[in-house]
Amino acid sequence: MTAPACEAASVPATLLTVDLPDPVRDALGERLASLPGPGRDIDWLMTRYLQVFAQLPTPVLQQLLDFGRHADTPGVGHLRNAPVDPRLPQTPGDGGPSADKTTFVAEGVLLGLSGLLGEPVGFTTEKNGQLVHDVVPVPGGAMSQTNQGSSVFLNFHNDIVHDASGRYDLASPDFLVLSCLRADHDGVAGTYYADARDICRALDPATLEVLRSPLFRMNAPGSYIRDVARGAEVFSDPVPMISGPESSPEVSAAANGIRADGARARDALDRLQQACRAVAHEVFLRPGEALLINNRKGLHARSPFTARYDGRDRWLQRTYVRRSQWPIRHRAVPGSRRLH
Ligand SMILES: O=C(O)CCC(=O)C(=O)O
Ligand SMILES: [Fe+2]
Repeated sequence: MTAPACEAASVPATLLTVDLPDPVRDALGERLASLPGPGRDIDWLMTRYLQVFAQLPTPVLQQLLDFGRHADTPGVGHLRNAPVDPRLPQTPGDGGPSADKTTFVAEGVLLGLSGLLGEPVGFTTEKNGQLVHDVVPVPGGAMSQTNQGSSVFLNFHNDIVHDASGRYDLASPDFLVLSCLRADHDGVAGTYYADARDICRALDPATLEVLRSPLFRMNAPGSYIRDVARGAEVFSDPVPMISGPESSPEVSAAANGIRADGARARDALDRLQQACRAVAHEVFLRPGEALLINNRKGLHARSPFTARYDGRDRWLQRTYVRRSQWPIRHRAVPGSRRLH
């Protein structure tokens, strides 16, 4: 029996581009500058961000809300001309956070956008459970398939979370927001997004059938392996790489290694990475730009770049966003509303 191929949509899934007009950028920047940094009362702060972002022009606001709430909207959005902090301290060299950051416009842009998509959440095994992650090159991780890497291509993946259930897609964020504070020295670090609808269209039916079969075990994220499992690989239950309806497929791929069951599955995995490269959108993030990434509709990747570890390296801030925390309440850290 042949598994259903993903339906060939007539046009490739698009990248949503949102350019804030200068007066909108300036008003947003002024309002965010008057708010404190993400401290203890995050629910109050998220409420204030919502009030600020609700003042965006209605078409812009609706595009961002539609991006978060509908199955048929793009999987990746590029917001440009967002406000930035008046002064930026050195890029943290150790994976962050920066002790020298005294203004919080960037955090406001990141968390405000996140609040339009869902709720920012933290995971104890990722960046110490912080809500705002610093994505910066770290010397020891330069070659790694993690956000600390720089000198290797970070393969197409989605951000998954180890879960005792054996399913690493269960607790994973629905969205990532990546906001650029500083580009890499040479301006060559590209972020890529391959939409599952386009991936399916690029693949032959036999390969898709294999990818839709539970023949793949995902290795847990590098941070989990490093910090919790003392370097040992921890594989998920066997899962398919692609699932769901033909018109709105979900795709999942661990960055940190996938064990494929048999030669056909291994071959399908290679073809999946090739298809991603062929269909991906490419974005070179610059300060004042953010990338909204649907972590279920597609896979993302990053090109190599040269890190100098001189305080001026590439610096992104990132959130993990869930539309609902209800399905992951079993793993909530007692006493915390957003930490899992
Ligand atoms: O550095 C990038 O552009 C993307 C890194 C990444 O995959 C992530 O932060 O999840
Ligand atoms: Fe990632």
